[in-house]
Amino acid sequence: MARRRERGIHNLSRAVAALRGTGVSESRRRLLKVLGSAIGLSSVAIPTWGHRPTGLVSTALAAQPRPFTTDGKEGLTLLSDRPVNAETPVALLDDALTSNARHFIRNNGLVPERARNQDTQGWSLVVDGEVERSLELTLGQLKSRYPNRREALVLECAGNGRAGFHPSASGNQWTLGAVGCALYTGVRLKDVLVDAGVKSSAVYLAYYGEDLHLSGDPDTVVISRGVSIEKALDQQTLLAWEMNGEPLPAQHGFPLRLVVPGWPASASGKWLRRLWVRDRVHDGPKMTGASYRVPKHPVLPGTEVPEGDMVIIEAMPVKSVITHPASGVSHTVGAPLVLRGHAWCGDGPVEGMHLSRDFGATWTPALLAEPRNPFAWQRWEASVSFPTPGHYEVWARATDHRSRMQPMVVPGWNPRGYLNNAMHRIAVNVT
Ligand SMILES: Nc1nc2c(c(=O)[nH]1)N[C@H]1C(S)=C(S)[C@@H](COP(=O)(O)O)O[C@H]1N2
Ligand SMILES: [Mo]
Repeated sequence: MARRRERGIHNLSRAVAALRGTGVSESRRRLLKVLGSAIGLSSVAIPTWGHRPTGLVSTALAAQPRPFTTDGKEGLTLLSDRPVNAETPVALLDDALTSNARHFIRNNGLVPERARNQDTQGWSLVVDGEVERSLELTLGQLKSRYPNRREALVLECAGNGRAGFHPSASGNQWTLGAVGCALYTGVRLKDVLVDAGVKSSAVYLAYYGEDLHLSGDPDTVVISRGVSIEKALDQQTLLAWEMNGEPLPAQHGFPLRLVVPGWPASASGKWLRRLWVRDRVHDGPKMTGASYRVPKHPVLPGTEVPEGDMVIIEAMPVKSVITHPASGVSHTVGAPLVLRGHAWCGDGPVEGMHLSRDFGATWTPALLAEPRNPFAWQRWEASVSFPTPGHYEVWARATDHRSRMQPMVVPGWNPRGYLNNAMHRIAVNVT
């Protein structure tokens, strides 16, 4: 069966963005009509806000996201409807744990029927490859054979912040909200792998899920990624069946998913059916080419990077968000403004959090909490006052356990727009 490229309303909005300012309203109308019917849309809000520059533009000019509602979701911004991709407006990430209703969704294919029906009939997980004994486990066996764990873990899409790159990279134009920290219940992947008897030849852990390819072909794998055997054996790498105390929602991988905190969330396979321990780095769909890979040295933005210069993304960089107040807040001169948010890092704790209210000239420390468990995000809080009326920005900067800081501007360009951990800034109107 012919492979079809992903398409959804993000393609439509990109086309609209490309046409904006050309003044050719007739061709624009025609294109909209053609694209609209091609993807089966009639009256969907087009999220063109994602295409405005975010890097060096005053945050007061940031556009308003348009919310959408779908099964069990609240207040998310839809970037694509086929496959479903939706991010969380950053002010809705203010809670210590991200609720199921607010957690972002990143699908590469279609949610499997089993997940939509919450049906575990005939489901099992196979563990095979470089192991002494292959396992085939039901959900009941998985729950009863290994110690159960409950951990708050950050999942962040490697493309979170993609909208900030110029020239722009294809794919979902995530701004800040392709990240969440939910409470997962499951078992350590390590306990299952030890039970199977990992051989010394094991190098990589690959996953296969049962989501359906957009082409509808049941034999085409949507995505099959994984992690090094070292990361697979990490204490915080889980096989989870519950998210915030409820069975995994359909969109998030029912009945079982990997949760590999710290690494691109694309490593956290959903709707799992098979874990394959390999004797080499995995080469499944979305492991090769420019997918989840970046140049091993900085490149001129927009250039083509030879395949051999691309390396797989492992730990995600240090990052933080301001979850309260929302950008554009009005505030009284001289009075303390309470700010808070979260900070996280892909390979260890965040150790410092600083704020600037004068466009980066001076910085003051914020209070930074310890993580609830390793790889949970860390709450930060601060109170800032403003000396005069006027238009201010607050910038937030996290520093990790190896003294690495978030950059002020968009970091190294890469073909697919990954790893943008530039500081988050909000506008404050002081009167
Ligand atoms: N089987 C499967 N697993 C998957 C995906 C997918 O499309 N299919 N998407 C991956 C990507 S790219 C991300 S960012 C996370 C998103 O998880 P979430 O939708 O629960 O937020 O799931 C990952 N696991
Ligand atoms: Mo992702």
